[in-house]
Amino acid sequence: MRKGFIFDLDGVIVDTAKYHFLAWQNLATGLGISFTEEQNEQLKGVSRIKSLEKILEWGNKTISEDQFQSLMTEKNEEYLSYIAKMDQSEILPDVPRLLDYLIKNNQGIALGSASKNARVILEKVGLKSKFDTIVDGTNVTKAKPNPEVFLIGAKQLEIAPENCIVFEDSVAGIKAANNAGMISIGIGDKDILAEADFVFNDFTTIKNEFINQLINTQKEPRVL
Ligand code: B16
Ligand code: MG
Repeated sequence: MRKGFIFDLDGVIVDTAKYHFLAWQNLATGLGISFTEEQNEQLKGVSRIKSLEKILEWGNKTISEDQFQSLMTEKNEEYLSYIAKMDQSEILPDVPRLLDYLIKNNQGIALGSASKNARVILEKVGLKSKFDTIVDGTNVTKAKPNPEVFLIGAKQLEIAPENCIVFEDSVAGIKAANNAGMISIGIGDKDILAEADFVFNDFTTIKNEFINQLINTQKEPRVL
């Protein structure tokens, strides 16, 4: 059976959270706001606009709309300067193995990311050609946990949502996959990603037999 496998980007395919952190931290410092790695965790899967809103809220700061826009641009320029140095060594372990296994088995492969920089990142690490379709922050109007990003991915793959499987590292992303009626697979901590159907530390612990099961088993409809 042809299933749709939809991958989040940051935290699933590559670890760009560290670059978001550096850029947000610089911005926060410039505003006199302290910004910790724990707070950065809370920005995973969150859009750029929402991230800046949260940082300002944490620092109890109000700024003009013009300043808001220019800070977003500054942050993204710094982030892009880190991205520019990325190469395939930054792909998270066993991601290429899984993608190649899915391609060999004629499965649908999509990207479902909140990032507006997703295409350039996939190009930098040399994985863009492995994806049948890419849905990113430039294609959606509603942020995760809204299921829009994954539903568009399923539509573009021409595979029904109940036949799609999502890999995600953020709580909002797992909720989005569940809201889409898809199988959700958390990559990370099982206590944090408790709402996922399955959780793995990383892809090295996902065996081909498990993927075969996903390909061959029909999902029980989820009560939404
Ligand atoms: P950008 P994902 C998300 O990507 C990141 O996890 C999140 O930290 C970031 O703010 C968001 O993309 C927007 O990224 O500024 O590049 O548009 O995890 O959904 O792949
Ligand atoms: Mg992510």
